[in-house]
Amino acid sequence: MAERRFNRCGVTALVALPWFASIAAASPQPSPVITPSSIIPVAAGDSPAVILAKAANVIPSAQHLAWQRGERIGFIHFGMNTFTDQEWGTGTESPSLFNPTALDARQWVRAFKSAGLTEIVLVVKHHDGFVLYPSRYTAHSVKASPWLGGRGDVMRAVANAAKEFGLKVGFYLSPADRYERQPGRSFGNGSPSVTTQIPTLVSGDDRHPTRFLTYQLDDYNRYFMNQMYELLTEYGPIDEVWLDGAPAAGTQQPYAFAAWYDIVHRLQPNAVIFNQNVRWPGNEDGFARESEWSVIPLANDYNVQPSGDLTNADLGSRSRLFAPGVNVLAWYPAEADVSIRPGWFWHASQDTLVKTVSELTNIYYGSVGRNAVLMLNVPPDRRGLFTDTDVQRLKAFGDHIGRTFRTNLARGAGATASSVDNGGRAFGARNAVDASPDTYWKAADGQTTAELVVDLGKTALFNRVMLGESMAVGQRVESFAFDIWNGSAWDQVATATTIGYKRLLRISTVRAQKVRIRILESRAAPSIATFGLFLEDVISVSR
Ligand code: FUL
Repeated sequence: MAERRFNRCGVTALVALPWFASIAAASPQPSPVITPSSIIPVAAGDSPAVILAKAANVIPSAQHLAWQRGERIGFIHFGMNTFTDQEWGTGTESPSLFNPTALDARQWVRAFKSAGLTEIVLVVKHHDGFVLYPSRYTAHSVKASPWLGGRGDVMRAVANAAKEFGLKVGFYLSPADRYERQPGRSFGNGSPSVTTQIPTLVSGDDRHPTRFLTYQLDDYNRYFMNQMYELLTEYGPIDEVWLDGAPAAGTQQPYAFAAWYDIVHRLQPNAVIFNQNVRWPGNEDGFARESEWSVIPLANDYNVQPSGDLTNADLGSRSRLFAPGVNVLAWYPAEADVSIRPGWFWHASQDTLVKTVSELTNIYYGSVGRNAVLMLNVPPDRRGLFTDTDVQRLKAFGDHIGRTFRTNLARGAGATASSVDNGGRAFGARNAVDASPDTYWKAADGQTTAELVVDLGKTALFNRVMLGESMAVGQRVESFAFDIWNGSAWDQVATATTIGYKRLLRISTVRAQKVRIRILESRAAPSIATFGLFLEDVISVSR
């Protein structure tokens, strides 16, 4: 991305560095130079005003932005647990149990596509340790199963299908590993960390790597990183790596987070990492917070280890920014994971408990509509297929969201603002209602309240409002109100707190020609890149 200079609040800013670019240097107060970046350090003695100005300049990396714009991601939990009716296996299961009769990853991807999902993340190894691709480093994999005579590879099937249908690909490789935890294996065996080359070639290795990476690793981390290397180099582009936080009770196995992150960034620089630079929202129900910040104060640079307690009701308000112990402000957005069924894995007993379109739609508003990415899990059954109910639900959900947001009644409308950056055209109000998420209205520097009025030219019926801040500017809005013109005065119909990448408001159906957004509190001059009005057919979805 190109570098660009502009001024705000007497602060000179340079735009658009990738997240792994050098961290912005702290500068003497009171006129610090703040380089927008996805990580900005907080210096000892920074005043609240400086911390706030820094928070207002934390922006997503190119990787974050591509991931966020994907909006809806699909998740696949399939493996030994599918065949044993468990959620967490023990690691003692026999590979002979894994034998899907009709596995078809194209069916999964097609169904995901019908739901508007843009990426597929496969759990290639859950906590029981059984591996769904033929890894060179374990006997406990599909190679030892009867499926396709031991020649199957679920990761390959997923990568191929995703490529065919234009979805991005990710994998979940569980750090906790109950197979490796057994006596005589690597997990928690107390082995020393030694200088290790990744990949560690095996006898008769069929690869001829030109690139080796060196880390200090114990036995389990060597095992884990050799599998990462296989997954990161043999399946084409990888856009997300999911490092689950579940512990493996009863053992002390250190995780080499810095090395894990490093190998992903070196081998698949476009990938985001769940737990490093995208985060858990704090629940597994698919809901983000009412106030969901992507700018999060952290005690450590997120290259080191996953950060802090992510279940707190408040992760990013001013009181969190100004709290003691904050060392960096990071773009650390929420990915809201949830399963379409009660369990992550398929269980016959849950075939009647597939979430309804109305439940999925609620989740959509609670995740994508609250500045998060939705990650929806659908578990294949023992055939290796989604059941008909899951397939139908996915399509009905995708159709419903597609219908609702097909026609933006505000697109191309007239728009005016109480304040415009530099008074120039570049940041004018109409940028909020054009088709591009890259152009935006921005209030003048120094303004932390502002109004945007949108005139549709004629009255229209709507019940959904969409707002999005410019991701080139960052997440700044702390509260806002939405009003409609009733012919003689403004009626306030909704208020909310954060906006971020996307905020969806569900209001009662109203008819109006003119609407107004009042930004009531912002960390610095606010921006709006996306504004929309829509009419959702609420009767058909509740059926
Ligand atoms: C959790 C795991 O323990 C669950 O089994 C599931 O994989 C979920 C997505 O993450 O931490």
